[in-house]
Amino acid sequence: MVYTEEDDLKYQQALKDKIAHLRKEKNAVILAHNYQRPEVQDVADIRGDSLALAQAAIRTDAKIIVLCGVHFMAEIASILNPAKKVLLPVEVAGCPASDMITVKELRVKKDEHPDASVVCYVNSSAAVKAESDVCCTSANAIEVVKSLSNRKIIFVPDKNLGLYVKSHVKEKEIITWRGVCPTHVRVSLEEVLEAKEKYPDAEFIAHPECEMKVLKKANFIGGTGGMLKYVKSSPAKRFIIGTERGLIHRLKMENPEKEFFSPSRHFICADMKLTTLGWVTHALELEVHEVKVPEGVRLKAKKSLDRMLEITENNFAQKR
Ligand code: CIZ
Repeated sequence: MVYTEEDDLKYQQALKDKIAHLRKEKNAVILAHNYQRPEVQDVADIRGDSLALAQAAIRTDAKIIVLCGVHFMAEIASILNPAKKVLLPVEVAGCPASDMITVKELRVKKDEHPDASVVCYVNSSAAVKAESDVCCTSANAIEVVKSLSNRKIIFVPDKNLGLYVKSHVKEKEIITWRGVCPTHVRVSLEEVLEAKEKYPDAEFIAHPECEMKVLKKANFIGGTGGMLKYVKSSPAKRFIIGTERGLIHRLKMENPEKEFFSPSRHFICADMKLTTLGWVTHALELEVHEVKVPEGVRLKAKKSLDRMLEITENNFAQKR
């Protein structure tokens, strides 16, 4: 027997139907990060960056949250919604950058700089969030750092995002950590220059987790939420996308008249791609792979998330 592409599509459709049925029966909501596989984004109720998913997790009245993303994202949903069942379809989907700092290491750093505030990027464990003063995402890192009264800031774990913030907030002393996103740092300047040469009319937009030499070539720098907004408002017709390739699916859906290119075959996060429709169905059907954060850690981590959400919302209200 031969298995054809048509069989594949039929199988995918059967899974999509099953997910739709289970979602209704169990009163579940499916949240998917912008880096997820296209077919997983397509079954989601809400797609977005960590900030958008965190905000959606607060608003939802569903009983079950299926978080299609990586472990720290499911932790955030559970921290903000302890009464809900938060399921991570693939138990081992993690974030290497978030594993690049431990609580013990952070405490040593804090002891070295007792006069510093600690800002942690969302790509961090709940335990590191609990040890920090405030959290940030790539969408709000600059405004969060600027809002703090302390002059000295320890910024963990992503070094490149920390350096990017440092280049925008001259009035602060920012101490960065050594963590990096392996996907974003694999992309070389040469690859970007090659893509720019191939598509000279295209704008290059880049994520601040990329190295500074890559960022210097960008027409726009921002998180995935910012990139989506930028592409919509830009008159350009073609874009080179300096982030994980999953975003291109959403960009195409929202801007069918525009063209998108990835500068590198390395722009794939293996952990983000672990989630498939099969694993979403499995998690929802059996209600497995629940992510829970111990209450003591949860309450402290929630403080640093709440502080970030307050800063972002206050600034948003002021701009309106
Ligand atoms: O903030 C996030 O969700 C991350 C990790 C990347 C992005 O810009 O969406």
